[in-house]
Amino acid sequence: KMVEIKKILHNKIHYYEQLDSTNLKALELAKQGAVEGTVVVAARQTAGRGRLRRKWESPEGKGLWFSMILRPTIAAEYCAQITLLTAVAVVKALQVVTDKKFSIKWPNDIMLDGKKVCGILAEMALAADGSIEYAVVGIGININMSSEDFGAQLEATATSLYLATGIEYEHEQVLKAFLDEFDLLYSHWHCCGFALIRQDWLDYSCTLGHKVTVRDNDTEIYSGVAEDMDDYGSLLVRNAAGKIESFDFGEISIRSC
Ligand code: BTX
Repeated sequence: KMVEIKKILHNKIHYYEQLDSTNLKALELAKQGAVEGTVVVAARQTAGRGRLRRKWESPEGKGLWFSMILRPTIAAEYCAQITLLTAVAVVKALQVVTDKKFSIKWPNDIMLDGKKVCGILAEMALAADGSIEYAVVGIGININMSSEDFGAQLEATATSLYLATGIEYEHEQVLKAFLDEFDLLYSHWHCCGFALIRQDWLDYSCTLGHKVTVRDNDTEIYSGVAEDMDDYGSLLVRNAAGKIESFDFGEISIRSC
């Protein structure tokens, strides 16, 4: 099947010097009817958001902090695929730009040398009939963050393109590479479904095949080996007794990623 690649993301990029959060701005614009493909970029965020009300450090000029407005025509139960396909696009783009190998830690972290280099936060608004009215996908890529920018605590778990390569990459170059990859995958997803994207995700995953512990808040609730990920983005984990459980919530920590 021929895939018609729609360049939806390149023409509507809004740049801001400072925002509380690009996701919040994009959600506001989406609510006001902004078209699919609108991109919001901020040089710095004063209240960058992670999942579960966590904070995302976003100092000025040190990373690419941006959000995209999407209006996907898929059933809401498949909304996790948006995060998964974004993660695949980030890996492909960063590998083109840097020549390094990146991996995906389920569900939404992009890892480089075993540390988090990028986080993805997707937020959806549902229409009255249960379909997705719009989705905002926020992406934070640490480009020039130094050890001091991270601080002692984050340094142990976070890295940047600069720390891993010694090269200061242009934000524009990384953004363009991402938008190209995303357009390709998003068009493919709409025409042909999730199967190939899922395969890419599995290839990049550093979660599958590894021992994982699943935590709800800070309490360990299950442990086993991550065996597969299904079309809803849930992780299937087999415990020592051979029982397989599926997880789509909470926090998962991985021993060897
Ligand atoms: P997360 O909840 O998986 O990760 C947040 C956690 O990651 C924090 O609690 C902290 O431990 C760690 N962390 C904070 N800042 C950084 C950083 N710069 N690099 C590495 N680790 C960090 C991941 O949430 C989703 C993050 C999405 C961020 C983008 S930026 C553009 C958009 N706007 C917005 O407000 N959020 C998204």
